[in-house]
Amino acid sequence: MKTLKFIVLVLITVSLVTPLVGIAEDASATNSSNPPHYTSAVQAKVPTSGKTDLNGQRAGDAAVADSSSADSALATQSDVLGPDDPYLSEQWALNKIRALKLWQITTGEPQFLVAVLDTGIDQRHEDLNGKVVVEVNFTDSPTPNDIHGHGTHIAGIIAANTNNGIGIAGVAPQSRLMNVKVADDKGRCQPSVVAKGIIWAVDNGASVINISVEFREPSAELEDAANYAWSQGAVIIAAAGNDGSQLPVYPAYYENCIAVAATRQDGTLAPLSNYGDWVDAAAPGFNIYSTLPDNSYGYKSGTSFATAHVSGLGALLFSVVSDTNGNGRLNDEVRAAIEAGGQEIGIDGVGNGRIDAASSLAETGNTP
Ligand SMILES: [Ca+2]
Ligand SMILES: [Ca+2]
Ligand SMILES: [Ca+2]
Repeated sequence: MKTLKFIVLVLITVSLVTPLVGIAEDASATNSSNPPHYTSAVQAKVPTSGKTDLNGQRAGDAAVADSSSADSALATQSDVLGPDDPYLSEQWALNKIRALKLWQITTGEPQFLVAVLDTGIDQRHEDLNGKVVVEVNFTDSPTPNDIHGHGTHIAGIIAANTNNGIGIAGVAPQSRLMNVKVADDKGRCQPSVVAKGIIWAVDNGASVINISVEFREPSAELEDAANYAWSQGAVIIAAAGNDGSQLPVYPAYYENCIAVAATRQDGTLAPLSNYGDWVDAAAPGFNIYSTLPDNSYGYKSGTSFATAHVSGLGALLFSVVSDTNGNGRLNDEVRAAIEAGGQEIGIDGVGNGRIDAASSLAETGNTP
């Protein structure tokens, strides 16, 4: 008898929804002028230390406290000034990966589409307005919209409307999104559906494909789709999984997917994050604040959200790399810049380490 493989799933270990009262009524937020780059002329909103009051708001999270050492050199960004999004101070990850350094050169370009293969995206969210340029539903859910919440959180991390006086900032402020719903409203999906989603995204112009889904069994169909994406110039960023082990998960394990582990604010590996010699990078993935359906916001943790930070970086890098090896594609240069820019943070099994936008930028030959 054939077993139905509703293999797991979307990756969530913590989901703490925090509705923020009154923000939707901020009428001052109608300013839609998004400057292409953020410079020191913009009013400072970013804390001068990576240590915000976030810790105090999180129960049971004492270990996130100020134990960073080698980490602090990267965390302190007092020279970086940022946009006016009111919850920027919650977004410790943006400082940690030095996103604002890269924003001095580029905040992304709309033509480099980021496909989010997930539970859908609430494109009516106040801070995602206009972000989703195309959507498709490969599930039996009646809607491509996000009922579950996971996909909307991913979308906000990557490309929330930025410097709009509302909500949060995205890693890639000017990027546009493709909503490719491959997981149903309970977060379930199958490898064959993800494979179809990859191919659809590639054929519809995706440059970056975010897959915050893990399967514990390999799938030839999934691997073929990943190889196809790579051959067509897209880069796939995939979650390394939340099993707390070194066992491979798919598609992250495949050669043509960047496997991403999750770190905490203090630079340690996030609880339950996978790691191992097959993991390619690490990124912030613990107590990550982002958009949730129905104009709400909240924290989530897991390699899903680490993956989204790398996707945002990838989208930015497409704007600054050139086809130095002359093969007609940019995804190889983007991947190389992501991985070569990684910062050693004293954790084994996370590739070159935690992503760092400024270092990746330097790898491309540009300087802020
Ligand atoms: Ca915003
Ligand atoms: Ca891989
Ligand atoms: Ca190339």
